[in-house]
Amino acid sequence: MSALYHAYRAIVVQAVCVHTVPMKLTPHDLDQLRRLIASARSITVLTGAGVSAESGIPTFRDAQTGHWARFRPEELATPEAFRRDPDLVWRWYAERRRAVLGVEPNAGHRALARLHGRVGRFSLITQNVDGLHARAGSREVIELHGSILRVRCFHSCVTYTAGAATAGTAEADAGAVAAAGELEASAVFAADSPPRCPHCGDFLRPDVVWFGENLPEAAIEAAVAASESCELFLSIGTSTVVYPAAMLPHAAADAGATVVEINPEETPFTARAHLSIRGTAATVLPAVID
Ligand code: BJW
Ligand code: ZN
Repeated sequence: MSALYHAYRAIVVQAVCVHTVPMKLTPHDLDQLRRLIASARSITVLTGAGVSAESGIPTFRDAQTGHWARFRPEELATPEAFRRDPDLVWRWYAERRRAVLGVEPNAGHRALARLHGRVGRFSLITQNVDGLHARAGSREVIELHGSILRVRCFHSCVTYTAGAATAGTAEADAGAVAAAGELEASAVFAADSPPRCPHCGDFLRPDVVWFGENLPEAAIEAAVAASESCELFLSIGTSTVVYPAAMLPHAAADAGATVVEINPEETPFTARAHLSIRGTAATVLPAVID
């Protein structure tokens, strides 16, 4: 990972220069993307929070509402924030988990699930932790930042999945019979404060990747391989400011892929995209995939 990390630091420096690009979504852009999709033998897609925005899930950098408006998400999504105030961070995730379970995948998620079966080789990489791609029918989603639907011990002794009946160890996940001292998954998710691990006594925490933490090695390796070996790369609904995920569109372009960005706003990657489509995921994706 360290060579990879140095590579992405170098890319951050390049990416700060943003050029002016056309501001409107045009039928010509959509036709171009339709043709690219139809002719590509391999497609890799990277999604970010914007893909879930039209399901009603606020993006990471949107203004937070209510009680949470007082806190910056960047300051809650760190191991230090959790250690400083475990109840606060636990409650933030509990509320976001409830929100995610209360919404449905949108037309953008569903269009990507349909695209999978139509391309020779297809990879879907997501930074989202909301599980909405899987609920829309996508298979083998590469989750770079984990899942809000799982909770684990800081030392990975145990993992609990929302909706699973019993506790599970890291080796034998949900479905195993809860041994003496194990916690019921439903009790873990209903708790107002983070419960303690029944094995080591440290806190349970959301199974997501916080700032300063390494991404799951298998996920980032699969994501880099899929980015460097595709003909067409779609970067959808991501601000491309959080690394190492943000290096993936650059890695694809460096390896010769055509890279298309779909986002209503300009991003640090826009200047490098071969085609930048200024529209929302739930409008553009069904229009170009169906
Ligand atoms: C629409 C739309 C619609 C709206 N349709 N679009 C300096 C240089 C390089 C790197 C670093 C650095 N300083 C620190 C770092 C490392 C750090 C980093 O990148 N920081 C940056 C902020 C600079 N990265 C890390 O720490 C990562 N780990 C790591 O590097 O390990 C190695 C290491 C270890 C120790 C020391 C140093 C290095 C870990 C990153 C983990 C990110 N985790 C989060 C939280 C996950 C859990 C949770 O959800 O709570 O992941 S942060 C947050 O950002 C979340 C997201 O997945 C991620 C990306 O955000 P995303 O998806 O792009 O969302 P937004 O909100 O930013 O953008 C939404 C976009 O959608 C916008 O563009 C809208 O316009 C658009 N949109 N509606 C389409 N309808
Ligand atoms: Zn433990």
